[in-house]
Amino acid sequence: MLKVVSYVICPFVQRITGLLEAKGVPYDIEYISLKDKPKWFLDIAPNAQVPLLITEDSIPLSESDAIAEYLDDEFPLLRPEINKSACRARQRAWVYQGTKLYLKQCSHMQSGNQQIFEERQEFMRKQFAKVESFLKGHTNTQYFCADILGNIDMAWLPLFHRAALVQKYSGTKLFEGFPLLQIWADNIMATGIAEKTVHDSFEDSFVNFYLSEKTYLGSGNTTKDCDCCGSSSSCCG
Ligand SMILES: N[C@@H](CCC(=O)N[C@@H](CS)C(=O)NCC(=O)O)C(=O)O
Repeated sequence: MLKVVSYVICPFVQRITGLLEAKGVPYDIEYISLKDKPKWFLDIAPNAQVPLLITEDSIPLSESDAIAEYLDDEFPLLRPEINKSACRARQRAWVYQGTKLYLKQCSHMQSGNQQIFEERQEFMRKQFAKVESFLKGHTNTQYFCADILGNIDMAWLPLFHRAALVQKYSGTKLFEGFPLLQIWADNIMATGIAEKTVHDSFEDSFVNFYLSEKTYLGSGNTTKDCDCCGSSSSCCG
C-alpha cells in the first residue's frame, strides 16, 4: 500500500491526502516530528520535507507537485475530460495559485498583532479577488467549474479547512467580501473530505499553533507581540 509521511498540520500533506481520498486510493500514513526528523526519513527525502510518498515499490517521492503528478499517472484522473492541453494547463495554473498561498495563509494566521495581520490580509485579499472574479463567470457549479471534485478543489482544500477553523474558533471570516469563494469553500467542506485527510488531533494542534494567545487571531484580537511570525519559510513550526 502507498504510505504518506506526514506532519499533523502541514497543508502540503493535506493536499496529497485530499487527492488520495478524492480518488479513493487507500494509503497508510506515518506522522513524524519536524523538530526531530528520524534518520530513515532524512535518508530518503532529499528535501527533508513532508509530504513524502512511498510507492508500493518502496520508491520515495517528495515535493507535493511531483507527488500529485505521480498520482494522476498511476490512478484514475478526477476529471478526465479536462485532462487535455489548454484545460489541464488552466487547472494547473489555479492549482498553483492555491498552493503558493499555503505559507502565506500560515503567516497570516500567525500574525502577532493587528497591523501585521492586516498587512498580510491585504496580500491574501488581492489573491482572493482574482479567484472571485474568475468564479463570477462560472457560477452554476458546486465546485471549481464542475460538479465533480478535481485536483484544483483538493489544492484549495487546506486553505478552506484552515479558514473554516479560524471562523469557528475566532469568529474571523477570512473570505469576507468574497461570496463566491466562500460558497466554493463551503461546498468543499460539506463533502466531509477535509476531516478524512487529517489526523484526529489536527483541530487541537491547529488551534494550539495558530490560535494561541501568541497570535492576533487567538488572543481575542488584542494586540500582542509575537516572535512566531518572522520570516520562517515553514508554516509548521
Ligand atoms: N515544496 C514542498 C513544501 C513542503 C513543506 O514546506 N513542508 C513543510 C511542512 S508544511 C516541512 O516539511 N518543513 C520542514 C522543513 O522544511 O524542514 C512541497 O510542495 O512538498
